[in-house]
Amino acid sequence: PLDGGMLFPRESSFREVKELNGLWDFRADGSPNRNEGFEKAWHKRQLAETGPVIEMPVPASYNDITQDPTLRDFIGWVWYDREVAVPARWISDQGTRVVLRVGSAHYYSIVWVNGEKVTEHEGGHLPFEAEISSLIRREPMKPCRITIAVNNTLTLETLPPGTIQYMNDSSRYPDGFFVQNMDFDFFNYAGIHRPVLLYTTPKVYVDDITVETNFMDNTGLIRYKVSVQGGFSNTLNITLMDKDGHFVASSNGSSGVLRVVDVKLWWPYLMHENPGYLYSMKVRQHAHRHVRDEYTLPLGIRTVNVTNTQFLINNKPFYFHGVNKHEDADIRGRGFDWPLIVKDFNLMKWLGVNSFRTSHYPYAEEILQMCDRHGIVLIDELLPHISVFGNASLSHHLVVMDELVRRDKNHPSVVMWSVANEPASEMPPAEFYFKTLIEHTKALDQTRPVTYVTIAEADMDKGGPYVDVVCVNSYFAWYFDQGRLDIVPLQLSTHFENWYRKYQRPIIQSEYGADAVPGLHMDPPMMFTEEYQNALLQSYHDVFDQKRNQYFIGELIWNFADFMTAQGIYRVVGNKKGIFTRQRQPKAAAFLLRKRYWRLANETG
Ligand code: BDP
Repeated sequence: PLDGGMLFPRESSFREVKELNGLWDFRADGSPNRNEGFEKAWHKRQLAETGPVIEMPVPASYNDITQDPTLRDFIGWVWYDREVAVPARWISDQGTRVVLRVGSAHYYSIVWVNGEKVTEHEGGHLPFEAEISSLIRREPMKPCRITIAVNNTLTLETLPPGTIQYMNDSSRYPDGFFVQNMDFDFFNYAGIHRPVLLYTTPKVYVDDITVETNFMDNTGLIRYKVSVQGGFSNTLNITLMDKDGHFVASSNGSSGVLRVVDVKLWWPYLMHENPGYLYSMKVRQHAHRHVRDEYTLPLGIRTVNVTNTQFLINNKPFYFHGVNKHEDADIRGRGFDWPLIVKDFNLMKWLGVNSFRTSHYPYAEEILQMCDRHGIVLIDELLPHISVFGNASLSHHLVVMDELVRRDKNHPSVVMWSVANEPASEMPPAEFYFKTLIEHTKALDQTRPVTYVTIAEADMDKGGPYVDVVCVNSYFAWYFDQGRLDIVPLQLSTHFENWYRKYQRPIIQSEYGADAVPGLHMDPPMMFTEEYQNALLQSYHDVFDQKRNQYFIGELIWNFADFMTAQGIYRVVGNKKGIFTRQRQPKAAAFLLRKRYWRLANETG
């Protein structure tokens, strides 16, 4: 179990937030053993005093910011450093807790404040933080210096795993030459990818909130739990407000149930004229009749259930018509970027998307909050390809799952957890591994179904018995039977029938697609043209439509947009299976899907 909560930092009358985004001093440790920074203790002095630094934007991947191919492909430690002026009142008021929070940094991070280590964190897509109140009070007149070292090396123990291969043949490779091998199909972007913040809370503070929602007839039920840290709290006061700020219900104490008369349920986009309805739950911590802390959590009231053949949201069958995404774009790589996020939501709404999968890692919380507000349903995914099923991987995987559920548990948009994408689930140890992982996840959260996304055949897949919904990827007429669109109907139906016969679970096509280089045309269609991408999608859709009234509950195209990958002969400057280009311009397939999704919205919504 993790200690403490991970509430999204929000301002209130009792909490302040200071963003540390912008330019940081940056330096990649290019020494042969990548260890110069530690040997010379770069964190003890300003980075700029230790050698040449460059300006690096935060948040952003560092890879595509310069013209230097060594930095693009760099493996090892990079160092970020900057000074921050801390408001005097934060320092003088002993009743203020100051927390440093990193939204995410890929992959392993160590954080120092004024040369002292305050935390380290493993894993590239989840937030971490450290309280730094006493440290900044030690030298109140000096600006506070924050140093973050980030290492993107992937090994057999990291999640996702990778290997470092040293090339020892000195007739072919220079001394110390190595390459990073990875099993997943996206560029291993690195750096500080999400906002870095300082935020304050009172000394005794609301540390975590958990809500579970339900409804009976017209009454909504919110079961809540609040934990307070930092000292004794005499009173917790909970107030629920509707979207317009009107009082709905209230309660006292660290756990209880709020009853909502004439409840307005949280509905998915296109399923209801008022999707994404959110209440706000204001939690106030009192002491001696004074409010001491206040945190407001947006929440939606909805239920999720799975039957043998259906996925139910608020007891109504839900059909996923959506996309798989990546956090990926030109220049910023995987870095958080509001214009890009809002553009993507506008494109998704234009397409008639009601759902997406956070392939293949947890996305920024701001994206989940947008899904909550717009009624876009999410399958919240943890990890890409794993093929190492040892104890070290499993115990780390359980911890990352804890972190994911802790961060995302209160989002109404999250309707299912996906613990992995395309693991080597045909290997015998996968059975115990996924049984353990899925049971663990269900123990953390009893309200959501759990799955992982598989590429294996039904009779080979060892984790099949444990998932609530079968999520299958397939690339018929692409990686196999290349160019033979005529085999799709037969192979796809057989695939579905095999899975359904074996497990009697609803099925989602969680990936399918074809690369299309924008502007390449050929009729009759050939691979890599826009016509082929369209024809392949169409042949999948015909099968989906046949199975839709049986057990087939959703289709997520691979991929929303073209995205960067490692270099290789299968990739023409990245993966081109997007229905939009990487610059978010439509290929022909975007229009095909738009027509289909709006039709599906009418037929299934
Ligand atoms: C699937 C993977 C995805 C890849 C896709 C592809 O889940 O990450 O990008 O194939 O090859 O197997 O395009």
